[in-house]
Parts: sequence; C-alpha cells; structure tokens
Amino acid sequence: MTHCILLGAPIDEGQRRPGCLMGPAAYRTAGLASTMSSLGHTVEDRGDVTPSPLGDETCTNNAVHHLPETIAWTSALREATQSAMADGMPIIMGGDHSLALGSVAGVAAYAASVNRPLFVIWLDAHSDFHTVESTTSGNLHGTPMAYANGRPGFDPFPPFPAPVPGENICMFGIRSVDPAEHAAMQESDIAVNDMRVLDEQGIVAPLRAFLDKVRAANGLLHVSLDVDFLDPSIAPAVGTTVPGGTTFREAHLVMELLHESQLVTSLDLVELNPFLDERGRTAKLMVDLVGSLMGRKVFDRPTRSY
Ligand code: B3U
Ligand code: MN
Ligand code: MN
Repeated sequence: MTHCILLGAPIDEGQRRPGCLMGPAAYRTAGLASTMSSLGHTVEDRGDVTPSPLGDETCTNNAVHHLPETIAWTSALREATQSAMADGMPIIMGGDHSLALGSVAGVAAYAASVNRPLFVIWLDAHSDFHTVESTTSGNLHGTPMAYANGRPGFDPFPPFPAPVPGENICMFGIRSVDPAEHAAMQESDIAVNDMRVLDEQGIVAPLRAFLDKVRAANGLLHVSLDVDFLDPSIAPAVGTTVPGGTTFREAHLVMELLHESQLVTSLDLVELNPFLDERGRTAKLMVDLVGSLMGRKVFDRPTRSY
C-alpha cells in the first residue's frame, strides 16, 4: 500500500500550444484518485501548486520565452515535491514537461537529504536535453533532463540541488532529438533506448537491466511520463505528436514491470493537452497506465527476484 500525493502543476509556459494547464483537471475528471484508491492505496490531493513570485531573470538566448514564469514554477514545484517525498509518493499532474525542472529538483534534494542515489526513467519521444542556451525553439519543456543532469547553461536558474549522473538516467521511446541535444548526449552515459532499440530488443530487457541497477544501489526512482511516449494514434492529446511511438501494450507492460519492481518513488504525468483530446481518451489512457503502475493486473505473476 502506498500513500499517493497528487500535486497539480497547471503549466503552459514551457511550450507554445495553450491547453496543458487543463491537465490536472482532466486527470481528476478521468478518475486518477479513485483508480488508486480502488487498488488499495491511500490518496491525498494537495491541489494545484501556486508558482513562486515572479523574478526578472533574463538570458542571452533570445528564443527563450517565459523564463521568469518557468523559474517561478520550478522553485514552487521543487519545494512541494520535496516535502511530498517525505510523506509518500508524489504524482505531479501537468502541465507541460517544464514542470520536471522543479519536480526532479525536489526529488533530488530529498534523495540527497536521506543519502540515497536518485535514478530517473524518462518516457518520451524527446530527450529534453537542451539547455537554456542551446534551445532553438525557446520552449523550456525541452530542457529538464539537462538541468537534472547538471549540464552547464542554466545560469538564470537556481543550481540543481544534487545532479543526477548520466549512468542513473534511462530514456525510452526516443525518436526526436535536435542536433545540440544529440551532441551532448554522445558525451554522456545516459542509456538512450530509442525506438530502434525497442524494435530490436523489446522494452523488457533494457528496462529490467536498469531496474536491476536501481535495486542494487538502493536508489530512489523517479519516472517522468510524457504523453508523446505513446503513439499519437492512441494518445492524440499532445501538442508535439511524433509518429512511431509505443503501443498500448508496450506502455502497459512498462508500467506493470515498474510495479513489479516496487522501486518507483515519484511520478510526473506531463504534456497532456485536454483541448486536443477526443472525448477524454488520452486522459483515460494515462490514468489506466497509472493503474498498471500502481498494481492493476489480470493475474498475479510469481514475483521476480531482482
Ligand atoms: N527538441 C525540441 C522539441 C521538443 C522537446 N520537447 C518537446 N518537443 N515536447 C525543442 O523544442 O526543444
Ligand atoms: Mn518531454
Ligand atoms: Mn515529448
């Protein structure tokens, strides 16, 4: 039984397509809380986080937009996530992926305070490995993984509390990487499981290998689930659709394996844009995936010893 703490992060400013700010309401409407309580968990909805007061930060990259707003969200979410970690499993309902600048910072600060290493699984079509300096779109939702990894190029932001080393980061579903991200990732130890890897090896082997590492290190595990990890044919409610994403069955399998591992300690749900949805189907699919992550299954399987 897990104590699940819902935090709403109605953020739109990390990209240019309005609508992600309706995400938390859509998750509540689609029954996220009742899904978890029906699986025997306790649920506490702490409502929507309020951004910290706006600063006047600037940067030299003219493409970047909503920098002070994003920094204000980052500091509020960092605090809210760090304190939720002490009480249970935070589930941050976005909101675009810029919310992970704050959520992962909060989890990292907590991990450092309890002296445990942090591991991150990034489920996304994109690597989100830009810095404030390298982004050409100026959309800061393309930067949180680089911030968490401690890359330079985030001067206007508070320093990341305890950077996550590349070998503690594992990405799945990747199929859209910009040249600057590509160059930086070549230099890092991040396990990048792009769609080619998933097509060739399946999702199970690389995921189990990473979970084995987390378990061996007694790590905390943060999962960041971007709607565009999924194929747009099953999850249309996202601003940046990229064809060739994971299937319904692959996505549920990832969630089931994550549940079986009992390692996940925090979760982001990001990039849902309910304005682009078809009768709530993407919101419902995301809630169903959380159901699998939290233990919904048809039959019990013998527990795998890691
Ligand atoms: N890498 C591109 C595209 C992108 C990143 N994240 C999303 N899209 N959702 C950029 O704008 O940084
Ligand atoms: Mn993303
Ligand atoms: Mn994405």
